[in-house]
Amino acid sequence: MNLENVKRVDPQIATAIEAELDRQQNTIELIASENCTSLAVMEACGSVLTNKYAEGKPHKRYYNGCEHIDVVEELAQKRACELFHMDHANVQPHSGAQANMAVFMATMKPGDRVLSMDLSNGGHLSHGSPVNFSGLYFDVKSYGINEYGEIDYDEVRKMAIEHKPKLIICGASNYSKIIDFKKFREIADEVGALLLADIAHIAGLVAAGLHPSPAGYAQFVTTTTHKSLRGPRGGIIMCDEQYAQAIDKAVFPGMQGGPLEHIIAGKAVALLEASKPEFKEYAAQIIKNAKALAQGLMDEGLDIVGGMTENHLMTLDLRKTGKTGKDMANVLEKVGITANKNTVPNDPQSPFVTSGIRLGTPAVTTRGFKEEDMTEVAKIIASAIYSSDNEVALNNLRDRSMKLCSKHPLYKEN
Ligand code: DSN
Repeated sequence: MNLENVKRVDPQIATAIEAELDRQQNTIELIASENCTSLAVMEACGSVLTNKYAEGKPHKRYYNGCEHIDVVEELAQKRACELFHMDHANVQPHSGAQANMAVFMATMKPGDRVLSMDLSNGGHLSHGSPVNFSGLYFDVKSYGINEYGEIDYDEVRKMAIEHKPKLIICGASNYSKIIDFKKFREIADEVGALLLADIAHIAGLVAAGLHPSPAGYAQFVTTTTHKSLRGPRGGIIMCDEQYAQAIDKAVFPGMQGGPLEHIIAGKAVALLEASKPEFKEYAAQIIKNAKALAQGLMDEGLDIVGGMTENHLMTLDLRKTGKTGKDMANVLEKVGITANKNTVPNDPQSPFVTSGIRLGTPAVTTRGFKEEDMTEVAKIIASAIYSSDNEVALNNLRDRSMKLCSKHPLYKEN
């Protein structure tokens, strides 16, 4: 990675960036929402486009000199619409949370009612958590998952009929099953609600045609671009044509000022990459790897919420081991595996401690891990949990993780 100028101007920042590169190269990244972009995406994000103000939309800007920015943003919009089969795309949201916020703003007034998945059951902060704008300014009713780790669609329907929400949100940050968008739309139609599908986690799988698409069912689709889609950190909103103007107005001037056109260029590059046959292979491998990891963990006697995963992630349920998510995420870090603690359904522990660990495969798949590597990762995880107090055992496990990292180097051309 070329940091020549940063090194000269700001050696402290250069050192931190190099240390982070080293950390990424020498740990097994299992945080389900993270990934490693291509160098092409990074170059676009590090380009001169960061210098330009471009409030407004392509060809309708508040500043002059946007002719090249317009090319970039239009390409990003076109590629998003083509990839996800939606009418309209706004590629300016700085994040997934802001994409969701714009949909709230475009469809509701403060105090209006939303039906969404509960955060501790796998939903997202911006879907109605009481500490987030969505829960502070809107009336939120939440559905959860059942004992099989699945959404109970009859329960969602019952709640929708009872509460008559204006907006129903489907999509999650920790759900390992296929989401039935058609069923959600039927429920929304029955109660006169609009449907938002937040596909942030599964966007890469949807783009590859390996998870059903919400297109044709959800009037609004939001996503981040940096998870399974493997782009830069950011958000996108897609919608039916009739809502295009309301969404664009909600993003700007509703919520944001100048768009980050350098990041939009990175999004465009990532969307192009995601349209290629190689990306389909990549996305298929993400799922194969997740299944191999889940099977390996279950073979080692560990529980997974809902059993076998159907996508890129799973939650390890630690309750029967007597260990907590917080402690075990720290133990995994010691053996070179990065993951995050996560609540399990009906978790007896607080969200700061938890009884679960969420694991996902997009990042390791990017660096070339295959099923046999995931089986080894499962063995390392299980051994680390079972021998969490044995420093010698943990050191040996760290060596095994390092072997996998060396077998699949990250950004090897640098
Ligand atoms: N923080 C993301 C995740 O980890 O799933 C969601 O925004």
